[in-house]
Amino acid sequence: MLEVSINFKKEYPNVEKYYEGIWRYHKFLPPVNEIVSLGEGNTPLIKSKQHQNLYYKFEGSNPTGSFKDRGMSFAISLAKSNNVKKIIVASTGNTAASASAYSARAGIECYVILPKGKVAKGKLMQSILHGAKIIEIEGNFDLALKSVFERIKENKIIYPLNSFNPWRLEGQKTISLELYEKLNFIDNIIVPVGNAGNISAIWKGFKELHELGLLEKLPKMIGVQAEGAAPLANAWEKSLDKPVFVEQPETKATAIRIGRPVNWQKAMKAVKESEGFFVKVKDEEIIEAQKRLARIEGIGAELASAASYAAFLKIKEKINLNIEKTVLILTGHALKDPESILNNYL
Ligand code: AN7
Repeated sequence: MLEVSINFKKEYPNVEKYYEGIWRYHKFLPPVNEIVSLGEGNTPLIKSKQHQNLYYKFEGSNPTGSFKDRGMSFAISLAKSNNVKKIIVASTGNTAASASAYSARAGIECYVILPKGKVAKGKLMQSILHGAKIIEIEGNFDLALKSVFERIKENKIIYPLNSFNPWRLEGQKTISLELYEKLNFIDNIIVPVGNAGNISAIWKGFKELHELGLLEKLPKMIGVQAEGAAPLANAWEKSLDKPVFVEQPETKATAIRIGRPVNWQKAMKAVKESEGFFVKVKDEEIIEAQKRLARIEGIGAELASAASYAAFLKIKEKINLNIEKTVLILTGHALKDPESILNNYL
């Protein structure tokens, strides 16, 4: 059990002095002996200029430019506390970038398995920059993840840090704690879904606040997938209890080019329990949403992140914009993927 009964402002008036970002919520996290932090979390919550009651949680402002830093800071702290020497991740890019930076900070050896030719250059650059051992495979993310499972079976001393590792989700649930502090209750949260870890983590955060009696009303979790990589949204449309796995996922939003989401059970539970839904959006809609965010709101989000705005535009008739508070999770920074902007816009 987490040792908590927190009224943030009343009971911990000084916590901010000692801990920053996600570590302000250390009472919500399992204990660690050592903190490996680069200042993750405490990301901006930006009010929309165009829509009433709409907020953007801009995770692109994390140290390596995506929400992955929250989970990585916590999971690498725990790994370091337990004397782990080598970690491994499969990645569409952001997990690798984050793992590479936090491993460097911790002095841990980092292996990243990437789908060759399908990782945005900014992300690949980060893994190279931080000195990770890069293994590129022919095939998509799902195959890369399979390769992680095989390698950890063969080599027991290498520790896997993909989001099936629950410690990653512990760190990522701090998104919900920050939102709660700023907005109190929220009606709808729209999250881009790839491996389905983040939507599960965010739901966990809200559930914990609810169980502690701090938050009365839970938000609806709305998961977004790209049309060509929509195992969960397709299942939702057909009212199926299991995802329709996609063997050859395809989307320009390479971060969420995933056909077999490893956290599908948790994500389906989150969406069902919260009375939310899954929705899919076309690549053209994602590009248009990215443009609108950039040119009207001034926010540079990578394509996968703009998927949540594309979904909002698609479903906004279903939301009562006059009264329902809605938050879009903008998961990563536009700088991650300069090539897609040059190719799609010029
Ligand atoms: C910008 O980096 O899976 O549903 O290997 O980079 O928790 O997987 C990235 C995922 C959304 C989806 N937005 O989150 C990886 C990887 C961005 C992302 C997602 C990712 P999950």
